[in-house]
Amino acid sequence: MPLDAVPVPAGPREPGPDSGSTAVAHPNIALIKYWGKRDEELVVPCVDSLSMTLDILPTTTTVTLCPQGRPDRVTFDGSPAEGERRHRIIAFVDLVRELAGRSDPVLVETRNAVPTGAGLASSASGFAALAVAATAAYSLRLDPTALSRLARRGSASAARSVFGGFALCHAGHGVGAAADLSSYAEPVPLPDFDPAMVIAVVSTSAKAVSSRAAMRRTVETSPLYRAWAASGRADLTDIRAALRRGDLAAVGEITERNALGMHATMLAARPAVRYFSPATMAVLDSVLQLRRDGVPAYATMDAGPNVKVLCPPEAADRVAEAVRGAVPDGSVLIARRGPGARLLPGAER
Ligand code: 2P0
Repeated sequence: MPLDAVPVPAGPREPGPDSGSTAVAHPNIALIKYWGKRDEELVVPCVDSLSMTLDILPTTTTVTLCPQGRPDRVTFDGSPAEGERRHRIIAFVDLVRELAGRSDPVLVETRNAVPTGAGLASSASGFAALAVAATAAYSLRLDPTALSRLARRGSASAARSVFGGFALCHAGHGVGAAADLSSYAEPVPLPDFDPAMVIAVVSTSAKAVSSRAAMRRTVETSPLYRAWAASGRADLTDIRAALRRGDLAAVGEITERNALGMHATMLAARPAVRYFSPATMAVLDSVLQLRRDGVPAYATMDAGPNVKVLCPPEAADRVAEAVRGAVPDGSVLIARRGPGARLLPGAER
C-alpha cells in the first residue's frame, strides 16, 4: 500500500495549517437594544432586542482539537489571550465540550477586524464565530435556534449574529432551564429592506466599564430601568410594523429613541454609566443637522462612544461626509446588511 493511502485514524490531529474548523461572523447593531440580564450565569436578557447584522468588520475563528493532555490555548490576533477574555472563551468551549460529551483540549485562534471592546459589537461576532467553529470541531450538530441559544451563553448579542440581515432575540420566559430554552434569536425576513449604517468610529479604545458590569449596575440602581424596558416593548411592536412597511424614517426614529432611552437609564445609574464623549455629541449634532437639511439619518449608540447612523443607501456618502466633518480625528465606515455566521470550507481559509 502506498504511504499516502494508509488510513489515517480518526480523532484529534496536531494543529497545522489545514486542521481545525474555521468560522466567520459579523457584528450586529441593535435597533432595539438589549441591556440587562435576568440570569447572569445563563446570560438571559431582560428584554427582547432586534438587530441588523453588518457586512463589515468580521471575526474569523479557528478551533482545532489537540491531543489529550495538552493545555487549552487561545490566541487573539496572533497573541496569547489572557485574563477575562481567555476565561470567557474557555468557559464557552467547556460548554460545547459538555454538550458534545468530549474532553479534547483546543487551540482557539481568533482574528477580529473590529477593535475589541470598543462598543463595535466584537463580542457578538466573536461568540457567534466561536459557536459555529467550536460545534463543528467537536462534531456537534445544532439547528440554527440551538446555535443561537448557545452563542447567547457567550454574549447575549452573539445570539443575533448567528443570522444575517435582521434578527429578533427573545428574552424568553421562566427561570433556569426554561429561561435558557426560550431565549434565542430568529431571523426577521425583510428581503427588500436594505438601509445603510454609517459608523463613526470616534474611539477604538476599550471601554472603561465593561457592558457586563454596566448592565448590572443599571438594572440594580437606575430608577429609570423599568420604564425603559417597558417602553422598549412598545418600541419593538412599533419598529416591527415600520419594518414591514419598509418605512425607514419610522424605523430610524424608533431606533434613535430606544438608544437614547437606554443611555438615559445608564446616566441615571448610581454611579452613572456614561459612554458618550464630546465626539459622540458632535456626531449626534451632525445627525440632527442632516435631518434639518432633509436627509433621513438616525443615530444609535452602544456600550461605547461610537455612533452608528441609519440612513437610505443613497444618502450614505452625504451622511459619512457630515459625520467626518464632525469628528475629523475619527474614521467613518459604511456598512450594509450582512450575512449570518458560517463555517468556511477548507479552500476559503
Ligand atoms: C445590544 N449591547 O443589544 C446592546 C446595546 C450594547 C448596547 O449587547 O454581557 O457584549 O456579553 O451579554 O452582548 C453589548 O453587550 O454583553 C450589547 P454580554 P454584550 O447590542
